[in-house]
Amino acid sequence: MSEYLKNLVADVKAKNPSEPEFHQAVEEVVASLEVVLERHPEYMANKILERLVEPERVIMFRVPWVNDRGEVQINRGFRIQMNSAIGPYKGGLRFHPSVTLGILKFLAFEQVFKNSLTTLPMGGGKGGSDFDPKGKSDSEIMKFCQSFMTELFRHIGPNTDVPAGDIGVGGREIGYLFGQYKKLKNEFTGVLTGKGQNWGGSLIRPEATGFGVVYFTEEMLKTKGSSFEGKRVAVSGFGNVAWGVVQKVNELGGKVVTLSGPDGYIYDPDGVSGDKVNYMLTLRLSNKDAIEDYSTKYNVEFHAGKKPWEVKVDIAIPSATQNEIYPEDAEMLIKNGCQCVCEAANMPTTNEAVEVFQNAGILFAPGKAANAGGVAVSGLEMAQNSMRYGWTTEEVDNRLKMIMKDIHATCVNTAEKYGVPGDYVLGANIGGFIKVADSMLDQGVV
Ligand code: 2IT
Repeated sequence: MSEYLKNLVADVKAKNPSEPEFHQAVEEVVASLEVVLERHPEYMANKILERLVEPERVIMFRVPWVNDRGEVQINRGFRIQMNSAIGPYKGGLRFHPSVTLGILKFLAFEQVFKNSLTTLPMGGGKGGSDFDPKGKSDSEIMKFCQSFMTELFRHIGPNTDVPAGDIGVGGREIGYLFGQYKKLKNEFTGVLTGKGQNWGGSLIRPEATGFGVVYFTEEMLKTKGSSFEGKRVAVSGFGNVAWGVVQKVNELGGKVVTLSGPDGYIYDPDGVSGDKVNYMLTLRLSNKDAIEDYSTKYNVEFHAGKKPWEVKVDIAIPSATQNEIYPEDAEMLIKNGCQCVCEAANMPTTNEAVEVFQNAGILFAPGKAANAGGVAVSGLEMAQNSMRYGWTTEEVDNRLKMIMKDIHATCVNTAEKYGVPGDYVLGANIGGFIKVADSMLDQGVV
């Protein structure tokens, strides 16, 4: 890394202490940009990177609510409005006890480049709360969502900032959040995406992240003359993203043999298919945040406290959360013959583990490219809302497929142009960066 970039990273660390995930995300992106800065001195002269690592606005607020026992509860709410150079802030809300300012800043930073890659006009943002949905009743979840939106509503809008779901926020939560927004503003607008079918939601949005990841992986496999047909796939997580991945892998002739939760992983040699796919939804709605029940219901192995990366597979699709593949996991996957790792979650692989995959010469794609199908269909939901019209399943799915092919081509072509063919990390980082950086130059020092 150049002196300039090293200093930039050191400054980010000094200015943002106790935010290791944000440091990690910044370090990964800027490490790819050295070649770009050499060819484009105007980015340095105009302090584009210094601006990109500083959120345009951070909103942090108290979320008070009353639980079923009548006790007052206080959570912390956030919205990071990271960058609006190419469109309104756009990105999900995460409700999970691990949520901190640093986690959301890493996610918002990633979102800027991801949204740029989708080809749609969306800036980057992220938000959420340290609220833990685990063990909460439906009415507690509703009360929490209403209180969260009672503050958030004044900071968002269909042309300002359009949140969606992420971990802990699905169709149910988006419904409660939308209801409260509409009540407070007296306006029916497309202020959130991931809405229900009957009230402005897009077809395919629930499946989009997972479907998009599999379309992207299929493109990667094609570059090696391979496909999903007959492949064994390790998936982590069991939420919305994993659910979409499983369906599409099955459709393309592959077999998903693992799922995981915070409690461990299940190994299902027959594959997660048929009824078992719907059971994943039941598990999520149970608010238990555990996978073990799958093993009792379907009589398969459960490995408590372990990660699925020790199973022999051809393809790995991490679909749970950040930092779940460390170098030792990466080495285990390679040793067992894994040929392709595609990130469905945001930053599930540590920077050191990415290096292990790249040094081994196997296919590896970062989440900001591979999982962009979710936010891409959110962008299509915004387009449909603006037209006050809805496309068919086939129309949305075809657009999603086209977008994922486009992102794949951007990664491949950019990597080649900058002299590192096959490096999807560099391709995605540079591909996402240039459009945002040029738009910032066009718009002056703001
Ligand atoms: O990480 C992500 O891209 C999301 N959680 C989806 C964001 C969105 O606005 O649909």
